[in-house]
Amino acid sequence: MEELVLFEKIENIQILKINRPKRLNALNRETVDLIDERIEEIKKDKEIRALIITGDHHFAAGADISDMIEKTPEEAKAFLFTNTFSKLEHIELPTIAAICGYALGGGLELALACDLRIASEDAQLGLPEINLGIMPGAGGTVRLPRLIGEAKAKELIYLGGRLTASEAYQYGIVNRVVKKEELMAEAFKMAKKLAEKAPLALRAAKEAILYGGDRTKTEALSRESEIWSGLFASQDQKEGMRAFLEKRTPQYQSK
Ligand code: DAK
Repeated sequence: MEELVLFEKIENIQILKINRPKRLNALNRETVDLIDERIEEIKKDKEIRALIITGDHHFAAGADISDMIEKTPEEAKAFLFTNTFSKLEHIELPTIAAICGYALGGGLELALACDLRIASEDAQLGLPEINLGIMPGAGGTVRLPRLIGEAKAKELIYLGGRLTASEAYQYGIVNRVVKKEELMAEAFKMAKKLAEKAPLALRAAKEAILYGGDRTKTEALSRESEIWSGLFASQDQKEGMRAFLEKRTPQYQSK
């Protein structure tokens, strides 16, 4: 049987590819469990500097509907994606969703748990759960309104329609739109750029943004100062500033 999640490391970039083509990469329990296991592996691998999540032809057409149909409320609760998606959101390195084809329902929710999103021109994004008599339940009602504002998020969630890649760009869901054949190259190029930055500084910025998203402005500003000043204990801060003054490219050590 084909592996549901393909895992490939190119230099210091990890690529995680959902691989259930006959179901348009719909996420069943096994696939999400495998994504979870892979995230745990990435957390242990100190070489990795960025993660790209993608799928061939389609990102993911949502959670697997045939898996869900007969579930009781208790079973539906156990069919949980939230823990894995939150783990992904908090992983201490930058993450990119490279989206082609459908990114629907739980598929879009997976992409929303990434830091950045690149879409190819053929991508279609949406939260169609309302058309199935349910609502988004793996971060869609939480991450999307925070990302694009309530009005646009409510429109997508209540009407269950789909956005083209360029509409998703205008909404602020995706960072950029590229030609289909250039998707992986663009995602990789962005990942490489991220990999050249000081890892501790990137991690700190991510922590500050995540913390701030859950707190008041005053708490967020105070935490930002703490995290910021903490970076002055790192060799990379000295190296970054020294390299600037010496007019050379910094060599970061992640220390
Ligand atoms: N689940 C299962 N199978 C799916 C699927 C899905 N989400 N999407 C596509 N497929 C299957 C189709 O049934 C079809 O299978 P066969 O008939 O060949 O056996 C095959 O993939 C090809 O699909 P189509 O023939 O439909 O292809 P089309 O190009 O005509 O249409 C489509 C593509 C993406 C527009 C259409 O397939 C579609 O509307 N799919 C469903 C999209 C959707 O409604 N997604 C949202 C699912 S609900 C949770 C929280 C959240 C969630 C779960 C749990 N917890 C808190 C516990 C998330 C929920 C969702 O994502």
